[in-house]
Amino acid sequence: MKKYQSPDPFTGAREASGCAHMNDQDDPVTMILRLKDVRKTAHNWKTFQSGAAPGRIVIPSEVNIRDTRQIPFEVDPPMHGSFRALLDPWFKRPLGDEYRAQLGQQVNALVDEVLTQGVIDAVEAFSLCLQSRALTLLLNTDASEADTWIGWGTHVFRSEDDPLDKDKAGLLYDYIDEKINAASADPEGDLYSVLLAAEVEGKKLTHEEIKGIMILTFAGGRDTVINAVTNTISYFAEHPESLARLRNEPDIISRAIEELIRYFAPLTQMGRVATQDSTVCEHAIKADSRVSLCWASANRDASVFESPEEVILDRKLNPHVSFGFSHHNCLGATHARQIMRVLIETLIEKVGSIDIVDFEENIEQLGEFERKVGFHRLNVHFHPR
Ligand code: HEM
Ligand code: EMZ
Repeated sequence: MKKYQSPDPFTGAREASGCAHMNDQDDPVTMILRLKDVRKTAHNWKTFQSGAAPGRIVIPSEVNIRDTRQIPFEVDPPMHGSFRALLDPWFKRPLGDEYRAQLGQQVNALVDEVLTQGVIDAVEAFSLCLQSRALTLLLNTDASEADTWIGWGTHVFRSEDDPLDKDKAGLLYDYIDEKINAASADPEGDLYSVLLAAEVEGKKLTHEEIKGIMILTFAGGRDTVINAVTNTISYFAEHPESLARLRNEPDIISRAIEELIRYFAPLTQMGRVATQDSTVCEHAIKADSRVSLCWASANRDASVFESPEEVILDRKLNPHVSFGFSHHNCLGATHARQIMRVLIETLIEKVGSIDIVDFEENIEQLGEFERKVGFHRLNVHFHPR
């Protein structure tokens, strides 16, 4: 097996019954595995809500380590739509020329650096730096903030020895409180200041609501982007001909981005809480129990995707759900896609080949399933063209 590969652990269960069960801190989850059922359930917010106790729709559940509601992620319609109306324009800024040019400069500088460095860990020395620096553009904050964020490691609620690390989350919370207070005293052009000045449904946002939006912006866009970037590097390391192909056929870059994101599905699943007794693909779901929308499984559904286990760079029909589905679709997707585009364009221009020297996979344990979501460490050597 190639090192970039992320085999689908769900094929058997998806084809046999469409659902699977896993326990998580005595709050079990029925995992929904087929694309059609995932979409239907994601759409049905009245029966499968996001607005349960803060942290409960996340797997592993974060109910014991946080009380702040993440917005708009843990809010249902119609309030959800009011928050999205405020946030959508800001999160579309990555489409602007200036934003793209700045992202281009960041990625160019990083690639130039690793090209002179010999063997480096792509997770720490590349993806984490790239994610942190790019986030300064999304928040429109000072570039030097990235250095602080790099110090937090790849996930803000998880650490190496603790999958639910309350103390670590506390660092982020204190940092955000401080930033909201600073913006309140001296507003600038950053996201904190924009949120402080904004109104939703005719009311100013509270400190707690702004905090909920900022926590989500830091947490949702962190390990997901890091895994997308690191996995992409591992793929090109083992497929130098794909780099050459994209150089010759730049028109397929958009399709390649979607295909890499489909295949790697950086967020495996997200939960919902049933508001009433219900059924999903003939499985009974009790009121107040949890289901999960398993994006990673849905993306390998052979009834929808031809040769789902293969990365087909110019895949034409690609209705993947890596960025979710329906109203909660990923708010950071424009930023994430722009990162992928600039990354690929820069690799094409500057990099001839990448050697993988050594690696440690990041494997999620999900009940009876094990899924590789990325790498804890990927030691690589970049060679110039
Ligand atoms: C929502 C995946 C990057 C912020 C989601 C959802 C998925 C997802 C699957 C849907 C969750 C649900 O339905 O409950 C990803 C992937 C990313 C990525 C695969 C990278 C490749 C980002 C970035 C940000 C971000 C960079 C921001 C910095 C959000 C937010 C939501 C969200 C705010 C909630 C949207 C809502 O509830 O309306 N993401 N995400 N994500 N994501 Fe992302
Ligand atoms: C939550 C989640 C958001 C959660 C869209 O996903 O990402 C997870 O990584 C975090 O742990 O708190 O922000």
